[in-house]
Amino acid sequence: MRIDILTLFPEMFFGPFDSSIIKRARDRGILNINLVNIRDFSQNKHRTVDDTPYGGGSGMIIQADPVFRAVESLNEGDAHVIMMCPQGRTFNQSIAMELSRKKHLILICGHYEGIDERVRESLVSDEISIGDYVLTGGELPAMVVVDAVARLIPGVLGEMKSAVEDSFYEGFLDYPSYTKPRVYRDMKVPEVLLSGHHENIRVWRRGESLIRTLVRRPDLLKKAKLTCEDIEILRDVKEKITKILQSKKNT
Ligand code: 4GX
Repeated sequence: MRIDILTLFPEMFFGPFDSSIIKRARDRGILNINLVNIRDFSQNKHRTVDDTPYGGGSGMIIQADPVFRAVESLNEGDAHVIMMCPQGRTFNQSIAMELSRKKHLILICGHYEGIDERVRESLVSDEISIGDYVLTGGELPAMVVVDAVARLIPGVLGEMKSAVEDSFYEGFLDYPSYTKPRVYRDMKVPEVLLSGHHENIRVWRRGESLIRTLVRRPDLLKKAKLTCEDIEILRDVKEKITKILQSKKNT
């Protein structure tokens, strides 16, 4: 996949995109990330790309021309052009999956008070927000989107746990994980995980995953597809809770 990122601050991306899994994917040629400075498309001698808003008000607005010319120089016709902004659709795992199937993404990161509206009107095909809070620029949102999308591209996670095993793939929260030692500051690893009984371990993990989702994110559980086994596990939990409640009533 090719991803072009338009920004006034390309250096902000150097840490996250030159480390860990994203770095490896880039080195292996699975992911071609191209950081493009909007300022390189300014046509004046001071290399400015912003100006004051028509109608007055505070802050500076990024002009349409450098953004149009940057996108036109990069788009071979089939790019999916996304602007990072609070007005966009809220990013989630299903949008990440949708984007992971594209060949070419162009992400536009605004800074300052925003970008001339004509960019949104006729250059952008998609607007994405990473949540309801205000940031100083679209760079952090672009990093979040690239990270979530990249790990879904076949070969990026490699030997690691596949994306299909992800909690959010099925719409559940993860089960708890432990590693050595067996006892740490009097806190024990659940016995079933030490048993070597793979079937019991699988059922225990599924149960923990379901219960966590039920308690912390009931909204996810409503949407998720439950297997017969899931329903059985949840019935067991309900029975246990009912018993505890009854014993409390009687005392
Ligand atoms: N999820 N911001 C973008 C400037 C801006 C405004 C309008 C284009 C159009 C944000 C978020 C976010 C702040 C990034 C305003 N650019 N982006 N910036 N939350 O808060 O994506």
